[in-house]
Amino acid sequence: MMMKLTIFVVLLFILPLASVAQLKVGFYAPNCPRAEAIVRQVVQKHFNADKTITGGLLRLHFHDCFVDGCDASILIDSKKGNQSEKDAGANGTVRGFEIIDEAKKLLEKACPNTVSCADIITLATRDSVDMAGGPKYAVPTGRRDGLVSNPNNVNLPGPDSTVAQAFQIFRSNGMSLNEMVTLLGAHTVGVAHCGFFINRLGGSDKTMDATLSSNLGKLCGTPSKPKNNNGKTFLDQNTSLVFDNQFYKQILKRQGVLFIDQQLALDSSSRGFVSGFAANAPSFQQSFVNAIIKMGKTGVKVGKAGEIRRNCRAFN
Ligand code: HEM
Ligand SMILES: *[C@@H]1O[C@H](CO)[C@@H](O)[C@H](O)[C@H]1NC(C)=O
Ligand SMILES: *[C@@H]1O[C@H](CO)[C@@H](O)[C@H](O)[C@H]1NC(C)=O
Ligand SMILES: CC(=O)N[C@H]1CO[C@H](CO)[C@@H](O)[C@@H]1O
Repeated sequence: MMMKLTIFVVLLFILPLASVAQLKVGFYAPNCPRAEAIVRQVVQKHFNADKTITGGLLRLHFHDCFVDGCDASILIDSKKGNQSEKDAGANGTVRGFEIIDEAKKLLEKACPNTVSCADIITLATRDSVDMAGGPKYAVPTGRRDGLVSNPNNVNLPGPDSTVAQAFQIFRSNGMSLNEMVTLLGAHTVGVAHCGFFINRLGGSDKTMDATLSSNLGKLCGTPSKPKNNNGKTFLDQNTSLVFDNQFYKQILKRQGVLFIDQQLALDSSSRGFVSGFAANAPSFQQSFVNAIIKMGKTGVKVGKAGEIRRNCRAFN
């Protein structure tokens, strides 16, 4: 009897807490009703000046979520004698930090200590996808900011991964192969620097279309004779700034810039997903919405975990 009562009382207290401590669409509506509008306004301003920010934000969101969960750990600046996640090799060219800073500044004015940096990344990414012609979607919020940022925790696939190698990392983050192929569709916008694909040039990788290889060779040189370390090119060589399914059509034509991108179209495990998305734009968009919302739930901190950072670049 006593036992049952105790269990009942414990449940009475735990159940409501458990249901509160979850992501939900419109999490800030009660305490900061303009939160999503403020983020959108900042993103719109930057997008109007530079349409490539969609690529920057998508990659920022991905790298944040796959390292210690979507908790803004990627935004922390290194300190003397203590490097942060940002300075890990894979993070070299991640960008978009100043957009998050600007939104945070306005949000701290409108509603101090309320909106997490992790949610700002998520919302800004969502808005920039829409602005680039991609799908519109409602995204759940309520993430809290993490208290750890450690380059040793970075375990992201490299550009020369095979599909199986990349999938190992996606699977360990709870994603299916279909979802991995879908999320790599984000490569429909954004750029890659020569260093990430130069090893494929000069005829070294026969899976790359010869004309593309020759054009990229003019930009980057060849493995034995590199030039222009800062050179960069669009990952989708056709509709480079539009969030569409053109990436899949391009890799079916051997126009993939990164080795992993091209492999998606060649590997028998992923080829079917690629042709499906290439042939059916709405199915890619729907799949992308589901997959990016799911990616945004990776290892999130909610409720009283973590903190709401005042400055996205430093722990409170
Ligand atoms: C196997 C998985 C992946 C690999 C190996 C990979 C690798 C890369 C590499 C090497 C670059 C070039 C970066 C540069 O030169 O600045 C890049 C860019 C990019 N990646 Fe990925 N990526 C992967 C998955 C993803 C996912 C899941 C997303 C988002 C959902 C994503 C979004 C982007 C975007 C948007 C860019 C362009 C960045 C910019 O314009 O600054 N990638 N990726
Ligand atoms: C610094 O070190 C601590 C303790 O090891 C760690 O938790 C933290 O995330 C590190 N990074 C930064 C940038 O402070
Ligand atoms: C580029 O994209 C347009 C619009 O989707 C398409 O009509 C065209 O065939 C594509 N061109 C190449 C070379 O892939
Ligand atoms: C821009 C940036 O922070 N690049 C760093 C990426 O990681 C390598 C290896 O840790 C550093 O040497 C770079 O400075």
